Amino acid sequence: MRTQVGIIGAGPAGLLLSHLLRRSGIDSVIVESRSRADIEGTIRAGVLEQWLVDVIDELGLGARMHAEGHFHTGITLQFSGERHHLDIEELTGGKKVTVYAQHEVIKDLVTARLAQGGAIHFEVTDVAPQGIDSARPSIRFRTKEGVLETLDCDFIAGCDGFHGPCRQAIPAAIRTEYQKIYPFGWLGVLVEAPPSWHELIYANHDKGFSLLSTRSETVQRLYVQCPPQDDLADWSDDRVWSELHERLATKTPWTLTEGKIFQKNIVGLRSFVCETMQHGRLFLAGDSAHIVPPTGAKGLNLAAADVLILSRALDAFYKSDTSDLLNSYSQTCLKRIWKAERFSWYMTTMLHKNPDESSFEQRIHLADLDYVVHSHAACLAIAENYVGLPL
Ligand code: RFL
Ligand code: PHB
Repeated sequence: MRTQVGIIGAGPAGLLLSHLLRRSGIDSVIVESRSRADIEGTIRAGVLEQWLVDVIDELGLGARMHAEGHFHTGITLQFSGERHHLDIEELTGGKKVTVYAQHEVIKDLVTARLAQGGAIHFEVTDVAPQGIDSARPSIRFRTKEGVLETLDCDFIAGCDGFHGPCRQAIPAAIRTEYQKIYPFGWLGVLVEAPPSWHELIYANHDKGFSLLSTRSETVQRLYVQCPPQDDLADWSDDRVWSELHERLATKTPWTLTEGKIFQKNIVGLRSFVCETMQHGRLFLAGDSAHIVPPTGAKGLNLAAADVLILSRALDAFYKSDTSDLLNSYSQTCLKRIWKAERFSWYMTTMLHKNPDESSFEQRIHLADLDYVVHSHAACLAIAENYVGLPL
């Protein structure tokens, strides 16, 4: 087997990269350890930055996103029982907040790629990037049927998420990892109910953070801050609703519409950056190189930004025979990644109740929130980061 770019992982990063490369006339093959049904059914992110919506449109893949996605003009910040609308659209000169679930993006990208005749090998095992120091790297893997294959390529894109093998393939001596683990997690639920509010609510409460998001006219996505080691069994539906009602309550009357909870999960929150993101002919993109806590809605968007930058560099390599953009890939990505790390850490710190912080720090976060909603400059800073810094 031979291709120009071998892609490990069919998450948002790997799939979008294969589409961007196709637009440039560059051949790629994806190997993915999970099944198609599994990647299309995993519930994760919800918010797309405006530039990503535009890229999906340019690729001709936006029809379902426009039909089924939700396009909000802003977000709501809630604290001390009061809500404040941040008019993102006005603050950013017309950019919207698009709510369209990650697994729906995945479905659209997979369907289109397969319809174009693109190669995606699902349910592979024993995946190993090889020869990354040489000009002839390859990916070794075992197919679903158990056949050992070698995919020869010019470049390998490590789009294999946080737990994949690609980051480890960069020698530890030239890799620096930065990490922060937060002492809290998010319990997320999917609920059969109509929307209770016209946009996302990020709520700071003495009992902990909560987030109200949406999926459709009939399905809502809600999160409550919880200890990261909590057991799902300790979170009965009644307890989830009771916490949500309390944390999202306002001084003025408002109703949170309940419904059947049909999915529940707990994730721990972490910040992580791996420097460098490239070694020889291996390029890391997305969660394989960095993680942000979800409070800034940045993870999927960062993964997409990496592969846009990588596709431009590969395009320059094949069309103009220059490696300059490839050589500066890591540096270009990391400049923007660190700013998204800062924003995600800032939103997380300001909005959560941290059991390790003093009451002084908790009051500082309330002062920060009060400043944000009453200062044009502070609102603008949140808005321009929330919609995504320029690429
Ligand atoms: P993914 O999505 O993890 O995909 C990696 C793929 O690689 C496969 N893989 C392998 N394949 C072959 N061989 C191996 N050895 C392999 N090992 C792994 C995996 O099966 C998988 O299919 O990484 P990618 O593409 O970098 O995408 C990153 C995003 O998925 C992630 O950052 C976001 O979901 C984060 N995130 C959010 N991001 C946003 O931009 N906006 C949001 O609103 C948002 N909300 C969230 C989030 C993440 C959350 N969780 C679950 C942590 C909300 C939550 C609750
Ligand atoms: C979601 O809808 O899942 C979502 C929205 C905003 C975030 C994180 C997750 O910041």
